Amino acid sequence: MKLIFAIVNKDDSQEVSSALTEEGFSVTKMATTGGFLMAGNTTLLIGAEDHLVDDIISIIEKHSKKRTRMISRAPSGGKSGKAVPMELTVGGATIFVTDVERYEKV
Ligand code: 2BA
Repeated sequence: MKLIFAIVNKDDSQEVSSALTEEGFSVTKMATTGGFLMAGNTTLLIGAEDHLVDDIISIIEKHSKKRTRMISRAPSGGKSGKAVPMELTVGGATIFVTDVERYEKV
């Protein structure tokens, strides 16, 4: 069994989790914050059998959009110097797949 952590844009999270539950997967949604942009995103936890992982990733990929964000950053991230605008591509989704040692519902 695997546990999938999928970090998605909070604007996509409803669509992604609905698509997963419609296909019969169990999903837990957590409100999270990206460490770089300090903006809200959503982390989905999905426990599933190994052979279903690729299907789950395809569903997440289908419903997660890439976005561009403009940020202002000082050159080389330092404190001195004038901040320059920088374009970032965020998402679609960042996905981690981990092994589950034990799974129980009691
Ligand atoms: P954030 O940490 O807020 O990052 C937002 C976007 O900023 C990233 O998009 C990436 O384009 C850029 N970015 C992040 N760290 C950077 C850095 N040190 N220098 C330059 N640019 C940087 P994504 O890669 O699509 O990530 C979206 C969100 O997924 C992240 O939000 C974070 O919450 C999570 N994430 C991504 N990679 C991760 C990782 N290896 N471990 C844990 N969480 C991760």
